[in-house]
This record gives sequence, structure tokens and C-alpha cells, in this order.
Amino acid sequence: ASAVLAPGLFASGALAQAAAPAMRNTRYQPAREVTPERDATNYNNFYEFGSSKSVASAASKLKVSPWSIRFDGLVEEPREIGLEDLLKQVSLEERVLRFRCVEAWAMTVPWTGFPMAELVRLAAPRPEAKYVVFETAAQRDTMPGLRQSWYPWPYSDGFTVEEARNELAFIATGMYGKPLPPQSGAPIRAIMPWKFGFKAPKSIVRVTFQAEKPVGYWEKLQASEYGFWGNVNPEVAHPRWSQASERLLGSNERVPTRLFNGYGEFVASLYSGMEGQRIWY
Ligand code: MTE
Ligand code: W
Repeated sequence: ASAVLAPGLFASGALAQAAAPAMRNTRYQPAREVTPERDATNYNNFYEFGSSKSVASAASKLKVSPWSIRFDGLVEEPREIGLEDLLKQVSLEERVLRFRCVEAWAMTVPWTGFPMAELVRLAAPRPEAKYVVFETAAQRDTMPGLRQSWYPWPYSDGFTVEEARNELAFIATGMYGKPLPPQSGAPIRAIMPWKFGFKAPKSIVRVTFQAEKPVGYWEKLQASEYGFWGNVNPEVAHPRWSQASERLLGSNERVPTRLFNGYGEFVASLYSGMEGQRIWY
């Protein structure tokens, strides 16, 4: 048994071991090559650490331990749960998923994590809860971006509870068989493969259930360009650029964008009858 894990492979302790790796779930075929790890983890959006894509070094200051998440709003009983405790109550799997930023770059990443539906189950929302909001860390001492007070900190974004329970909605705690690095949203983030990346909040500290549709960070900043739904559609341009194609991190190849990022078979039914509405950005 001692030969299973190379010593030093994990950052530290039980939490790091619990976050990754896990058995691959092959239900979601990426039909693309996995992005080289160094490309996926060195080209980021994490505005808490600045608006450049090179935030890995700044983000190394993020304090990830101890970490806990608060469940509140329309839940049976508001509570705070430690990350290690939470990870004991879910089963981890690996999924290789396409990821598409609204800026028209894309990557394909093996994430370790668990279905968002499991998080919803643990939070135990009340029947009146229609939406779920993920609020992310605001560490004044480690995040220089927070000094830029015109940004609507803390970063948050949300979904309908129905979307959050969809089988594709995922909570990641690792990538490439290792715990998430800070710049990628350590220690826990959302991954919504059919939506633009801004709907993938990183470093989650709070999960709130509510009856009203939430307004996320980017919608607060620029509602004419970023809306609640943010579903990927090649035919609906961003107000300032086309979404018809995307650049793959690593190879820099340009490939056509796919409706719902190619995941329509799993999620299109969530939006039946809404196609003509503003559900695309
Ligand atoms: N989460 C937080 N807390 N802060 C951010 O700035 N940026 C979002 C999303 N989650 C962001 C965030 C955007 S726009 C994208 S594209 C993805 O994170 C980028 O994830 P990555 O850096 O792992 O590629
Ligand atoms: W983005």
C-alpha cells in the first residue's frame, strides 16, 4: 500500500489527500486533448489577485487552511461546515471537461470533485429556494485586487437550484490528480461546463439559497455584457466580440464554439421554451 502515492506528491496533510486524485468518470467524453497542465494553471482569471492572466505567484499567498463553507438563506438549518468534514460526506470522481471563458479561450481539464447536487443535498435547501449563490473568499491581507474598490467584492455568482442539481454541475477540489492550485480556485470551486467561465466561482466560502434571482459579480459590473444565465452559444456574440470560435490554451488552435459548449444532451432541457430569451450571456 505504501507504493500507491509518491511521497511529496501532495501539498500537505489529510485535506490534500482528500481533495484528489479519484477514479475517472468516463460518462463525459471531452473529444478534445487534455490541455497541458502548465497552460491550464498559468493562464487564469482571478481578479482578487489582479486582472492579469499571470496570477499564479500572487495567488500563492491565498490562505486555504483552515477552510469552511457557510450554508445559509432558505435552508433547513444554517450552518458552517469544515472542508475536511464536507469531503468525508461526498465521493470524489475525476471528470475531463471542456471549459470555455467568455473571452473566447478554452481548455480541457481533468477535474477532481463531486456533483454540485451533493453539495445542495448537504446544504438542505427549503422548497421555496429557487436560486443558489456561491460567494467566494475575500481575504484583505492576501488579495491585492480587493483594494480596487470599484469592483463588487466579494466575487459571487449563482444558478437556479435546478441547474445546480443537474448531473453536469460540478464542484472541483482538484485538477490533474492534485489538489487545486491557489490560482485555479483552491480549495474548492464550481465548474459549470455548459456555461461561460465567469459562472465558475473559485475559492467558495458561502452557499446561500434564495427565492430571488441573484446578480453575480460580472452582471453587477456590466449588466449589458454579462447576465445571469451565461450559457455558451456560438451564434450569440458578446456585445464586443464574436463567440463563433475559441482558442485552445496550449495549442492555440482555433476551433468552432459549440452550443452549450457541446453539453446540450445533458442540459438543453433546462431551458426548453426559453431559447429566444437572454440566456446566452
Ligand atoms: N472566481 C473568483 N473568485 N474570481 C474571479 O475573478 N473569474 C472567473 C471564474 N471564477 C473568477 C472566478 C472567470 S471569468 C473564469 S474564465 C474562470 O474563473 C477562470 O478559471 P481558471 O483561472 O481556473 O481558468
Ligand atoms: W472568463
